Amino acid sequence: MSMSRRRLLGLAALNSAAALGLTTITTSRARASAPADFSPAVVIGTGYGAAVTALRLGQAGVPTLMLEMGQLWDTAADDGRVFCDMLAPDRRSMWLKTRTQAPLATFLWADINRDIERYAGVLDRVDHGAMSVYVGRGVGGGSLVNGAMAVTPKRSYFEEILPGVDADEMYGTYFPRANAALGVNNIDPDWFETCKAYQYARVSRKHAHNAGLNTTFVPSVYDFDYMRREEAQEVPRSALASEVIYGNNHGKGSLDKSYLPAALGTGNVTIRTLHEVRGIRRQPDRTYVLQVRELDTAGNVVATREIGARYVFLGAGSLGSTELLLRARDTATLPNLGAEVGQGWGTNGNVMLGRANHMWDTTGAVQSGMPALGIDAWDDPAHPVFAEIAPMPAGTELWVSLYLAITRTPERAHFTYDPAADAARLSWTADQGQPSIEAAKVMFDKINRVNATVYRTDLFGDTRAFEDRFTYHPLGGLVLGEATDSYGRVAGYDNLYVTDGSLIPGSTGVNPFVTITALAERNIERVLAEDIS
Ligand code: FAE
Repeated sequence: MSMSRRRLLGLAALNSAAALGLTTITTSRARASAPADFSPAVVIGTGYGAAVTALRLGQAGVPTLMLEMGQLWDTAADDGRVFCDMLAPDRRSMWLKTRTQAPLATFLWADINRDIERYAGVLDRVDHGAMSVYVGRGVGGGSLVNGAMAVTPKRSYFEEILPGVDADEMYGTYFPRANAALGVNNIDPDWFETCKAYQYARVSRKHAHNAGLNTTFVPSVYDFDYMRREEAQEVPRSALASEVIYGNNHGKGSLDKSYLPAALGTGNVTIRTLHEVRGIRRQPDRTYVLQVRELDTAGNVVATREIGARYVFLGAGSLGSTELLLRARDTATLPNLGAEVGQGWGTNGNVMLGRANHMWDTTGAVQSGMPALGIDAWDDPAHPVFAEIAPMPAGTELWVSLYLAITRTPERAHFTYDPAADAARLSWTADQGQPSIEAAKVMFDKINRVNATVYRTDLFGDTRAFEDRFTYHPLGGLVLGEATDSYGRVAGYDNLYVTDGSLIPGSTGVNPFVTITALAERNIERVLAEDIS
């Protein structure tokens, strides 16, 4: 069967599971061969690393079960939409919260968050004291909520952060493979110049160029042809209708449109939703047993069960996978795990900030929720910064330029296991954001000076200009070559693997999902060749 026909089969399985409200998503072939509580391979999570791994296992004929704590996002609610937008968030917006927790908390110091019904929504914010981490919850993980920016890191920096990985192979084979499978596309530069919804990006570009800085287009998994038709009013709007961070109803090539239907289409992959893995232990026969909680959409535990597996792949994201192994080490269900588990975590140097523009520099009432441009000063020897020009899609003119800066910072944190809470705790302290703020400040002080503009100090709940208390890019905790070997095999245990952002030591210098995807492609190829019979 051809790849595209398999993918269609997988899409059909996703659609029919959603329509029937099922928590098990599978094609009939996989259903026939899957015993309920044992699977030769289990993949925890359905984000980037997990999706790559499941597809390649499925293609190799390995029956594979994916366990995802979030929901399948494929069924329209009463308003006819799967996801809600940023301007009118409802219970679909956030994971088991009673109030939204938008990263941009205030405007003119007025709280823009709203009360919502507690529900298994799509965006989670996990608070770890001085650091809050935003993550996606659902079939597709972060791909459901993210800004779709698909950036391949600079080779010199990649070589620096992961010196044990063959960069020739990555840039020759695995980055191209990842970009192709993710469906990465580029904006037509001529259209960019005319598209009203990118006025905000053009204004920021002008200000950056006035300061002598370079800008660069950012590849995306949002379909720019679809966006062009949105602008022409030919199709329902998504990026142009303030849809970002709480999901996109159209246009975005999230993993449930790319890797995951392809994986299901192999006939060997099954996804169970609202299944949260809590524990891992090893049996005398060297197979693994996972403790799993089944949740309802209000977050109640409706059942607990054990699922056995011969091969276990951790793809629960930097926070999720690290917590699982920390708990397993410190409660002695996997006592041979080493001291490297929980180390090397970073924020990718994230800092958010806004600038106030002059009256004549309008940024537009309709702003594309999907960024297309970045300010690239990564080669600055003293203060490397890659700043994405972010939208503020409020539906009205605000004269604000917003940015998410990725900075190069030496600051790292580690996780410890808190037995009382049965949870991981992050050691990050408030002062650790300072090097990132300083780097961003150098870039944006210069932009402000040259353009006679100022920072906005009303956006982050108090009067700060730089928001360094959250990250969209959690990385590390189970670093490649430290907590694992150089292919993600967990040190101390065979047949146990890490596939996600926890492998990357705290920084990629760009938005991370292409790196996570490419690394997972590289690792699973080796594991399939050497470990799986
Ligand atoms: P991830 O995608 O986080 O997937 C982990 C999955 O595992 C999730 O579905 C979880 O629900 C699930 N899970 C966790 N714990 C468990 C458990 N115990 N049992 C069962 N399931 C579990 O992992 N990156 C870019 O490159 N470009 C962007 O434009 C961009 N924008 C972003 C915007 C926002 C608002 C956010 C939050 C992130 C953004 N990111 C962006 C980051 C990107 O989405 C993130 O690096 C990847 O999603 C991480 O991929 P992983 O495979 O590590």
